[in-house]
Amino acid sequence: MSIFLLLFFLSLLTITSAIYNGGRRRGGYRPDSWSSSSGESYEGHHHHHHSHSDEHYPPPRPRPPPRPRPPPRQQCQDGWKFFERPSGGWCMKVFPGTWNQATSESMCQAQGAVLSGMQNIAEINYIVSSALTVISPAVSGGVWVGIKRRAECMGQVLTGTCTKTNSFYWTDDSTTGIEGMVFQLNEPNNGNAPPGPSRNQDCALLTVGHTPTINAVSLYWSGQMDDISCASAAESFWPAGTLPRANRAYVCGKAANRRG
Ligand SMILES: [Ca+2]
Repeated sequence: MSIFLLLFFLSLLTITSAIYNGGRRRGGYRPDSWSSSSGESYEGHHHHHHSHSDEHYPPPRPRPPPRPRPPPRQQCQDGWKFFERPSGGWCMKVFPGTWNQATSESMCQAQGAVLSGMQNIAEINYIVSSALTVISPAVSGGVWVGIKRRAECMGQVLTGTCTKTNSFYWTDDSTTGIEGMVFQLNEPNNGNAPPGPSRNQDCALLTVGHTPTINAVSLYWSGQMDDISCASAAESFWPAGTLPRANRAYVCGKAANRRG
């Protein structure tokens, strides 16, 4: 009994593969790596059972013109981490450094990159992990990322029009959406001055720590941002209690190379 069931499913599998392969040959699928590799393995399988298949299926159609080669793999230089983004391939690397935001941006540009935004949680996790490595032996700190306060929200606190996810925008010309725009609770608050133009938390630091939260006067979550002035901790006075989240690194990003 079970051997017949097995044969039944095997034949179903063969028919399904044949239908799939027929559809693929009519051009219903984009040429990419998985379809070409599964196609090749099927061809081998098909060849192996050549006499069996030919008794049950129409002869193969005339061979179509060669399909275009799969798109070349996107690559990053050694030490840069590749991420696939909706806007395309992106390479990221975290560097240690205690400069202010503008100088950190310049340091990235010297390498043909910019301060990187954060597309999603996977990128955030990578930055946290990599930053903790490069700032060692420090066990926590802040990382400059490619994000700036929108002009319309300068001097503003959180309001109906300047919200948690639209007060800032990504500056790297690559990051899209707000999945990676994760601010600490009640941030971005532009909270460094009384109401008015002296509120200038126009940049943001990503907090990183070996523990889920770090205590820097109050609790800050690792992997979340806080808006802050674009000055470095050294340029502007940071009380000792706040230093566990002082800027100690920055993350650069650039478009991935395409090479075939
Ligand atoms: Ca803030």
